[in-house]
Amino acid sequence: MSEFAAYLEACQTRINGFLLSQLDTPQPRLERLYAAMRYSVVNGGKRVRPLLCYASCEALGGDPAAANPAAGAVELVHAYSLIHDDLPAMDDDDLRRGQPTCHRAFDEATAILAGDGLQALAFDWLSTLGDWQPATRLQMVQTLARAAGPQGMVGGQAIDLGAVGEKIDLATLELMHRHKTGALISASIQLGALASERASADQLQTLAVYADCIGLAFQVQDDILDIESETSVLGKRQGADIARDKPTYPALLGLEGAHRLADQLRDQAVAALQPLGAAAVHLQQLADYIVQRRF
Ligand code: GRG
Repeated sequence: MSEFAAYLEACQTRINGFLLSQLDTPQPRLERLYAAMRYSVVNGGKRVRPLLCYASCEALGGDPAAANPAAGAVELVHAYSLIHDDLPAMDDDDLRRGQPTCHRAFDEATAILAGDGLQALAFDWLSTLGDWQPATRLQMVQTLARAAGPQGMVGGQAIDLGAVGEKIDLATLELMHRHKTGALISASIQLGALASERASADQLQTLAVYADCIGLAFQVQDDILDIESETSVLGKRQGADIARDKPTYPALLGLEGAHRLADQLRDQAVAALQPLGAAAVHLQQLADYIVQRRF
């Protein structure tokens, strides 16, 4: 196993252990709600956001294990967004990570509550767990709230819903993704830096440039993987037809163009890390992982 594969596994084990340790049912009448919350959090996600949070904390010389509540909080917000995105009123999906979606495994009302509960719990963790100064906590809460809210992820989802049936251009696609997925990815990196309690304004700015590029690269790669999986299931022609009809990077730039953009964004992200030196090695490797991942 490569050093990086071992690093990914160790971080995934750390975050999975932390999440499970915090999601016990506190009293019998809440069993179904907590079961739905655990079902959606502990079901095999890649944990990209916690990984970025840990690596960012490390890049500033912090102890990544001390960032657990921050890494956990972003994963809770991510899990909530997936539960709500899968609901009948949104994407109406039956499967997530190869398993029935939360509203299919439980019921719609429980899924709505599980998502709401996870979102609130994220802010509870930031404000009570961990060992940070009050000013650091406040900045963390604000960072996550802005990334998750109407000027971040929820706003991105609204832009997406508002554009259904429209042919959107590259600038609108980018605006949507910077909000919908980029904002939470950026917050993961900012929270990791804040968790170290050593971040200077310059370092936060350096990490913000990295985060901006990597957030968009993540989405470009996600679009590429979507098209490639449709093409492999439906065949080249049908896959290409679907690709043209959906607002995605491959639809607007072609598959080659989308790959080139993902690589460019990865290179810009890695270049931005230069002032952080060798301590940022895992952030560099995560940038590669994000554009090379196959799922
Ligand atoms: C419903 C409030 C609300 C927001 C939904 C993020 C989002 C907004 C919807 C998710 C829809 C989606 C599939 C977006 C594409 C990018 C993305 C977030 C993919 C899933 O993230 P991964 O690949 O998932 O990190 P895992 O399963 O590994 O955790």
